[in-house]
Amino acid sequence: MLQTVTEPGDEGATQLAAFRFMLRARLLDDKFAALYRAGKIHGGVFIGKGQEALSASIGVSLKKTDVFAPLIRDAAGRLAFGETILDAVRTYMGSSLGPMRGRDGNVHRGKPREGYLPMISHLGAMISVVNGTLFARRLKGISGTVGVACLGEGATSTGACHEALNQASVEKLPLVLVVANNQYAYSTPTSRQFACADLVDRAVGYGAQPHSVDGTDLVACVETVGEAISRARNGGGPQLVVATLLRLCGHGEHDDGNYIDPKLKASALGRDCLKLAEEFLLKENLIDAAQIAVWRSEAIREIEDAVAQVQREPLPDPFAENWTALSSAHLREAQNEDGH
Ligand SMILES: Cc1ncc(C[n+]2csc(CCOP(=O)(O)OP(=O)(O)O)c2C)c(N)n1
Repeated sequence: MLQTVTEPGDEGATQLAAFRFMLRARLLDDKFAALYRAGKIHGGVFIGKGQEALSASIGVSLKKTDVFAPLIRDAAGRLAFGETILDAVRTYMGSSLGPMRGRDGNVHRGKPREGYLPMISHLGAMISVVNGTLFARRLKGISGTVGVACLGEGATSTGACHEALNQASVEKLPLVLVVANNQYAYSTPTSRQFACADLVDRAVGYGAQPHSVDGTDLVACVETVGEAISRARNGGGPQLVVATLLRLCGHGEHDDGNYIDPKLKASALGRDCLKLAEEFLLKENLIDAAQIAVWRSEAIREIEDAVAQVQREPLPDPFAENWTALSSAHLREAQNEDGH
């Protein structure tokens, strides 16, 4: 597992760490897309192309004791929060040795004991789960932790989002809601999704702190997300971060995204955050091309090794499976020796 570099004040190191997770996530997503096309993955594949800067910024800003509820486009944040490539591959390929033991696929993976919450597909549903986790910690007397819930702009239209954001604000929970406004919810454009000038304007109505950021810009994402997380950690209550960017792929790999407006693709929103981050880090002499090539080939090797290993691992056996909910104490991941 890679170590996150988060020495306070060392922006360059944090940007570099975030870039490395972005790169690893892009390569991992590319591999999942290729496996899907080869018929090696059952169910959907959902990738985060164009959203890696925002997602990695969350992962590098969180501590391992925090709570993270990523969404479908958060491979970078997941890796930065500590997920291994092997666990991601095991879940996508249905290995019974994965964290979900082959019972949940693709993006439905996590380790609740480690504050890494497996996502529920129903849009907006994860925010109240984060609220509950934060509230439970408060009742236990645990302070100083933060919970991040990720969301798309489409999900902000749900009642679940409204209720949870209102609840977090009333309870002054250390919730950071990070909305990736990637311009489309499936094929629905923002003009059919909301009528306010900017989603971030909604923060004031709830009593949450607003933050806007250019989601294509790694430096801005690291700074803004880091600031929002630190405010929540220091008692500032709920924070709403709205990042503006463009989804550079279809909704899932079954969707070619042919409805995406070519003018948006050609605009500043359509720039590839990974390319921009690489150009920036090279220009600032924070890294050289040879080191990036090493990181790239290391990640490719790790991904290929994980796929080769998982292809030899057992699939779940429906006849031998204990169908009790995975949340049951004796089936949870990272079970202690004594079963508790
Ligand atoms: C309550 C609910 N309604 C509909 C769906 C089906 N659905 C899954 S993803 C999606 C679009 C999500 O768009 P957005 O929230 O903008 O996130 P993005 O996919 O753009 O990252 C829809 C409609 C769902 N999962 N839950």
